Amino acid sequence: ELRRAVCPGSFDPITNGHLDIIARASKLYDVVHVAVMINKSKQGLFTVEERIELIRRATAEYGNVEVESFHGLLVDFCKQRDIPAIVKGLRAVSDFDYELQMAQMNNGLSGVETLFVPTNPTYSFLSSSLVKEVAAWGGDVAHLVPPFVLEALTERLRNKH
Ligand code: COD
Repeated sequence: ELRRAVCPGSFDPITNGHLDIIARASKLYDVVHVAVMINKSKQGLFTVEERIELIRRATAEYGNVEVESFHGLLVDFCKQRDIPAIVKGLRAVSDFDYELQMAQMNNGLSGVETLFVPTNPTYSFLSSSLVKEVAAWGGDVAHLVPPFVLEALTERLRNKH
């Protein structure tokens, strides 16, 4: 029986911070599912299909990562695929309150466990929204995302303005 975990998120777009967590999870589990959770009330910079494509490219080298989108509750994604564990990165205490609430809610709903991995300090300040904001104003984010994500960002922001 394969041991599975899920790394869920919006990934709009994927950053080196996300990748650090996914890479570490991929060493601990046989299969890591990356779930791009669809939030209809949040308009992203990238479509869900674009995000999936960027994540697939970024995680191809790990060899045991499966990427898909999901519309619904994370616990239902887990139930449908027999996934007992959610792996999340914790950046700072500011993440903790909300992550703890979600972990407790998800455990109460279905018994799924959440495991927290401390963020690599290199990326403790990093989020998709800050990357988008800095890139939109012409700041350099080349060290924070994979090269093809940087390309996609530059292209998307150029067309937007
Ligand atoms: N370093 C380490 N980890 C990081 C970093 C970083 N720099 N940046 C992000 N992460 C990790 C965090 O663990 C984060 O949780 C995850 O990556 C995803 O980050 P984002 O920003 O892409 O995604 P979020 O925070 O918008 O994701 C929230 C979810 C989509 C996971 C959540 O809303 C959810 O589960 N939604 C589904 C509906 C549902 O089940 N709701 C009930 C929840 S109780």
